[in-house]
Amino acid sequence: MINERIENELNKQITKEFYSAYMYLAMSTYFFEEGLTGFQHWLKEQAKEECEHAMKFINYIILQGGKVKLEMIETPPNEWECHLCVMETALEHEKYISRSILDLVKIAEQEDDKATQNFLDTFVDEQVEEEASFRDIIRRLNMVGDSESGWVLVDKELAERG
Ligand code: OFO
Repeated sequence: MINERIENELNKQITKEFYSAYMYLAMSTYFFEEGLTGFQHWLKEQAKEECEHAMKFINYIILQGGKVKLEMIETPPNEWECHLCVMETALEHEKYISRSILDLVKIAEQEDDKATQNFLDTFVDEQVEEEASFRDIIRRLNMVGDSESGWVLVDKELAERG
């Protein structure tokens, strides 16, 4: 069983996860329009992963006898000044999500809710990986700079995400 405070906070996180999915879908669409289909694919897969994160929160609330309350999802940005800016925005967003998960852990500690702390553990680990993935792509893009062939190469690599 989870208390009301935990239930509310977990519900807020569901909205954040779906917003993440929506934003990555907007980014994927941007790259589709720009002809970078590897980036399009990679970000579409990322959007799917975010929906899975949201579903994990939904399942956990139900499992704990709580009530799921889906809220409105904000409009994501649909324009970016440059291709690299898209990935930088994504990294900043992941840092925000990491802080949000760590805040949730703190709240679960305050409420002495061990089960929720355990549930959140996988998300703490997941966030380390998510930030690292975006940081790695940005690092590679900074290395290729304005080189079109470099971008094509990174695009090809991103197309391989399973
Ligand atoms: Fe990107 O990890 Fe969920 O939001």
